[in-house]
Amino acid sequence: MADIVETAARKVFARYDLDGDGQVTAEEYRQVIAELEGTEITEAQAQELIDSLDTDGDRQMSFEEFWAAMNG
Ligand SMILES: [Ca+2]
Ligand SMILES: [Ca+2]
Repeated sequence: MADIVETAARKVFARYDLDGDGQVTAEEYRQVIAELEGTEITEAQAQELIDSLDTDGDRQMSFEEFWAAMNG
């Protein structure tokens, strides 16, 4: 069951990871939000959100960080 949830989460993550390198940058996040939600945010706002989920300090969001955020 957990595997199904994780597979779904990986699909969501992949939508944000535009270049498929396994990390979501602020720029990728900003582009996806604009495309999916039609909401324009600044790169600074996108970076702020990424930073709030970033636990290893590389200023990008890995799947592990995304997954941890999803799991509260
Ligand atoms: Ca990427
Ligand atoms: Ca990170």
